[in-house]
Amino acid sequence: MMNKRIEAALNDQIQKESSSSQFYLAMASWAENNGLNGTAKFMYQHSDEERFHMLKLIKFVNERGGVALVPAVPQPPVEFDSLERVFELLLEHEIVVTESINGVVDVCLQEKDYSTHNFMQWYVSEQLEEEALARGILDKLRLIGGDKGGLYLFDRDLENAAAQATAGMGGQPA
Ligand code: OFO
Repeated sequence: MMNKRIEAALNDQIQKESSSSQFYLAMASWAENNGLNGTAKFMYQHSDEERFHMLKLIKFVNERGGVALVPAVPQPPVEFDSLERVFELLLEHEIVVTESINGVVDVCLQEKDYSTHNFMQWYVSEQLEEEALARGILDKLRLIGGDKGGLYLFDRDLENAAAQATAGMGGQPA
């Protein structure tokens, strides 16, 4: 049987990864409808990665004698004010997810559950990468400002980044 506090913390994290996946899917769809095809590809891929984060947790909980709860997902936004706003929201969201992951790690230490603690380290380093990526993208966007040519190149860069991540499987473990 899995420790009940650990099970609850992991189920809460499953919910967060699932809502991240839906949130980025909404961003992908918005970008696609606004002629930002590179951004859309990047966001569709990011949404898939979050779904993978959720699945990895579901399997872990079930394999360790807990019961994973498949969460209901709230409706994400349909409209976004601007591309810059999209990436601000992404960064804000990732910061919340990082705090939540740190919270799970904390519960692991309190409950002396070192194997779940070890499992969660993959998420800890993934969050470092994701926050750094979102910050880097936001910096670029702020530099570009309203320049249309710059925006075109930015969108193309994201398309290339998405293609490269697909080729290298974007940090997803086997
Ligand atoms: Fe980007 O959050 Fe998952 O872990």
